[in-house]
Formats: sequence, structure tokens, C-alpha cells
Amino acid sequence: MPVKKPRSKNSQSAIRNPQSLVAVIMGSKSDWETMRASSETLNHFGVTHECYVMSAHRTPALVSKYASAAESRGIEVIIAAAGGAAHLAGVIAAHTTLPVLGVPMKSDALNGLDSLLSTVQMPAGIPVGTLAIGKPGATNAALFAIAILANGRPELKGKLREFRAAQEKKIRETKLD
Ligand code: RP5
Repeated sequence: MPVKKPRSKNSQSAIRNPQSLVAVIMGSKSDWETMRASSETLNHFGVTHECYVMSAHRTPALVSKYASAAESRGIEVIIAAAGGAAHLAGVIAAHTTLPVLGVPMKSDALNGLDSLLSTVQMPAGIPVGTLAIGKPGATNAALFAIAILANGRPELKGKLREFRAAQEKKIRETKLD
């Protein structure tokens, strides 16, 4: 399992990084405050990843190029976050057979319900595994990606079990005032 700090910049050279197992893609820099939780969770497990802003409607050619090349570059899971008419995850999924996990961003107009429905309601044939709106979804998308990767990586499976055990311990030891 290669452990490397994530790249969070939008340079073309970073796009050619051969180390990343997971890609965290978001439609706008305004999504980063939420999507940082995906990156932090992947970091916690030592999973090499890369984070980029690219938009299905503002940079459609870049999204198409990136998603089409992701698998050949060694990426195994893509996390895609967007808000509003959130078609980023679906467009990425249309260009790759890698698992794509969608994270709906909380929006000003409809509190993220628009993002949720746009991301989750994929017609049959091109799946997007959609997580919860906002930060819980960002965290769980990373945990889901880790669970996928862990199937063929016993060391990572062990870390996931330890993480679950720590959560359980915390709840069992909770004392109320
Ligand atoms: C989407 O539009 C982005 O994913 C973001 O959630 C939303 C608003 O983007 P900005 O106007 O803040 O750039 O494409």
C-alpha cells in the first residue's frame, strides 16, 4: 500500500500522478470545505489519493478526459461531489467502469435536496453509489472507497476493522452527565 500525501492542486502534472488509488473530484472550490472530510479520512487510512476541481458543465472536456484515463492510471475508485443540478458523478460514471461514489453538496436554494436527487437518480445502466448530503457523505464516501480497496488488501481491511472497533468502544464507554 503506497502511502503518499494527497495532491490537492489542479495542475496537469498532478493529473499524471501514478500513485493515486482514489480520486476525489468536486465541481467547485466551494465544495472543498465539505470534501476535505473525504481527503482527511483517506489520509487517516494511508490511502494515496488526489483531489481536483473540475466541473461537468464548466469544464466538460476536462472531466471527460480525466474520467476516461483514470483506470489506466491506476485509480480504483472515484469520489465525485457536486451541488445543485449535480450531474458530475453521473458524467464521470458515463466515462469509466470504475466504481463512482457521489456526494451531494448542501445547496443554498434547496438545502442539498436538489444535489441529492440529481446524483442518486441515475437511470439503469450507469450506476453512481450515492452517499448522504454534505460532510457525513464525504466521510462515508471515503470509508466506502476504503472498503472497496480493502477487499484485495488485508492490511487495509485490518485498519477498517480497528476503526469500527474504536467507534464501538467509544459508544460503549459513553457516560451521560
Ligand atoms: C456545482 O455548483 C458545484 O459542485 C457547487 O456545489 C455548486 C456551486 O458552485 P459555485 O457557484 O460555488 O462555484 O457545480
